[in-house]
Parts: sequence; structure tokens; C-alpha cells
Amino acid sequence: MKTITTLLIANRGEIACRIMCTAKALGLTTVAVHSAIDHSARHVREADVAIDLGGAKPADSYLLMDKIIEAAQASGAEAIHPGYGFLSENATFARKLEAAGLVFLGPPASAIDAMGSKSAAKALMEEAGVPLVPGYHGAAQDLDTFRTAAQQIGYPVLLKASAGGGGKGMKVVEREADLSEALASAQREARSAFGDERMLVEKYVLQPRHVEIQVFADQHGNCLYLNERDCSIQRRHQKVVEEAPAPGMSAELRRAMGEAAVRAAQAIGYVGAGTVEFLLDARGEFFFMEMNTRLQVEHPVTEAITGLDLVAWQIRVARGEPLPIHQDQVPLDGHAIEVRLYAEDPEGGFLPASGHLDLYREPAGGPGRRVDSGVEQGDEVSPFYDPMLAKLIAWGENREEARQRLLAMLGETVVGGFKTNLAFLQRILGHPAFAAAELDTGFIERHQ
Ligand code: MV4
Repeated sequence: MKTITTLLIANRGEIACRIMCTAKALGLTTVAVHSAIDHSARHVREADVAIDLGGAKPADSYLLMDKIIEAAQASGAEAIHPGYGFLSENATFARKLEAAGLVFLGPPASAIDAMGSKSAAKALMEEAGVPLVPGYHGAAQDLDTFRTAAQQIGYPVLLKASAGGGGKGMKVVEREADLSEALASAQREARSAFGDERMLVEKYVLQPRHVEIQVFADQHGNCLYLNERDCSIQRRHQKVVEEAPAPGMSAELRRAMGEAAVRAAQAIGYVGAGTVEFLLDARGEFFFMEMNTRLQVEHPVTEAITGLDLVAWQIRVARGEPLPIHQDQVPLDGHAIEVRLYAEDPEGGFLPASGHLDLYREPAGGPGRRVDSGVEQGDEVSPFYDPMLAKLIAWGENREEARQRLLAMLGETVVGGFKTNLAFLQRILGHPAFAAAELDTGFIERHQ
């Protein structure tokens, strides 16, 4: 058993506050790190100890690996939680922590590396029996290879950068006549964006849903799936609404997808919280997309339907404890929906907004309601960071009750001083197609 009494949180905003909330409840001492502009940010105010990283930009603060390690050593922290973004999926950081004798509250560095290249990850998943979209992810990168592969797959096909992720470096090709030009252009883009022009090609799945499985593994070889989340409502690969369970998901499909996700995690020696993303097509077939080797923004909907505290589980697992339940004991109770409240201007191309939070009222608390936020009235919203202000999460006995509760919460939310996506969220939640759970990744474009 590893002793963890002091936890450093290498992050800011709502996720830093979320992690500290559990850490405190478990009796741990919390250490915040912060940038020059965050010296009085909410995560700093709520921490037991705060350490200044110096600079303003992420590169000069939350991304400074050695400085963060020094901060942990100076404060007596035995473990570091990276949150999401920043250093959360950085294998070099995970290795540096191990070398420094610190615990990384994330997976082994080798598991992060295994999912770093899409082509290599697909080869591993194929080996592990995880369903893949029909495609080619081999080493040869010439036009003839791609032409032959695309012919076999059948058009339309999708070119993806091997080094890409989250939708960057993708190109749909409708017919063979367009392949040569599309490949050259995709390779150019991949080279400039990732310094790596390698591509793969897949069958282009029409109007898919994004359904992801939360997995959790301990250090003793146990791995569970904690049900799924539907994150189909996205805008430019940015999730806007997430819910659990996925509407229409049968128990059989949940089990098949969950078992595939566990095979994926076990194939790469996973430990801790992870998410395996799948595309779900209209016929109910699912295909591996990618694995996120971190705790995700949308983890609260899983917590709402399972009653589990995923951050508490991360700490237990890091201490070397076994997972406390078996697969057949994983609860699935009711329905939960989360929306992300952003400081951005939907009328102005969703440009991020920043400034002083003159007026900020969160919805009242109560049963089935949860607000995870990183700001309070009077705070500064900086243009340096992600403009997410808060996550509003509603739980109900069923989807409609959760939807109504979330609409009520949105109605009680007040943000003055700058633009937010509040009205945009209300339109989505109130839309008849959302109420009818007609979800796919084209929802926002189709209904805007
Ligand atoms: C796809 C696809 C259709 N067919 N792959 C987007 C992000 C990246 N993780 C993979 N993505 C997609 N891959 C095949 N073979 C459609 C998408 C996609 C998407 C996926 C999930 C959520 C939103 C999306 C929006 C546009 C495209």
C-alpha cells in the first residue's frame, strides 16, 4: 500500500475544485499550483496550500513539469492529479513523476503511449478483439495503397491523421476521383499540425452517435465498465451535452460495448479511470474510435447514475487498493444529463469571451442537481484558458425528468458582464428532437 496524505492538483478551474472536494472529504491535504493570473482563482482559494508557478501562459505555468514536481516535493505531496487537458495525457510527465518517486493519478506511461498513435492503437485493438471501422492502418503510405484500400472499403471513406485525435486532420472522400488530391492535402495538414504525415483510411460512418464507456482498472488486474455516456451533441468536436445512459441502449449492447472496452483497457495494461470512445451506427453496430487516458469532463453523469465517486476511486487505486465492487454490482440508476456553460458568443461564431464576472448566479442546489464550477461572482475569466465556466448536471428517475430538471437549472442561471452559451443550451435542451432523443453527431448543424 502506498501512503497518500497530501495531493497536488496540477490543474485549475472546475476540475481542480472537483478533485479537491473529494480529496478533502477523504482527509487529504490539498496543494494547488497556479499561474501568475490565477493567484486568487477559486481553486487557489479552496486549497490548503498554494504554489505559484510563475508565468501567465499555460506553457509558463500549468505545463511546467519540473516546476510542478518541485512544488510537490516542497509541499510534501506524495501524489499529483493532472485533471484533464494540460499534462493529463503526457507520458513524459508520468515517467518523470515515477522517477521522482511521486504517484501519478493516471495510467502507466506505457498505456498513454499505446493510445498516442491511432494506427498503432487500431492494430492493438484489432489484436484484442475490439471492433474496428473497416479500414487500412498499415505502414505503407503511397497513393496506390490508399486507392486499393478505399476501393475495398467502399466510398465514402474518411482519411484520418495517425497522430491526430479529437477530429483534427480528418478528410471525407466521396469518390475515387477525389482521393489523390484529398490524400495530398490531408498529409500536408497532418505534417504541419502534428509533424507526422502518416494517415489511415476508414469507411465513413454516416450520422453516427458518439457513445463512450467509462472503464476503471486497479493494480491487481481487475477492470470494470461503469456504463456508457452518449456525447453525440457536439459542435466542432467540442462536446456540449452529455448524458448517461445512452438513450435506446439495450442491456445486450451495453454489455457487448462494455466488454469490448474492458478488453481495450486490458490490452494496454490500463490502470485507473479511462474512457473508450465508440462510434455507434444507425444499425446498432459499434466501432472503436479512441481511448482517453484520463478522467473526463463528463464523468459526473456516470457518477450520477452509479452513485460512485470516480476521484475517490482514482485515489484508492493509486494506493494499491482493489476495486471495491464486481461488474454485476455496478449500479445503473435513473438518467443524468450534463451541459457545459461556456463564456463564448454563439452569435459571434462562438468566439471565447473573457473579462470580469460582474454578475454570476448558479442554480439552487437540491435533489438531483449538481453544479461543478471553478468560478464565483467577482472572478476574472482569463482569455488564456478554456472558457468553460461550469457544468450543470441533473439527475432524474428517467430522461424526461432529468431534462426538465436541467431546464429549470438553466432558467435559474444568471451570468452578467459577457456573452455565454446559456440561451444556446436552453434551445438544445428544449428542442423537440432532443426531447425525443433523436441524437447523432449532426444534431447541432441539422437543427441550428
Ligand atoms: C469518424 C466518423 C465517421 N466515420 N470515423 C471525430 C473525432 C474523432 N475522434 C473521430 N471522429 C469521427 N470519426 C469514421 N470512420 C465521424 C467522426 C465524427 C464525430 C465523432 C464523434 C463525435 C462527433 C463527431 C463529429 C464529426 C465527425
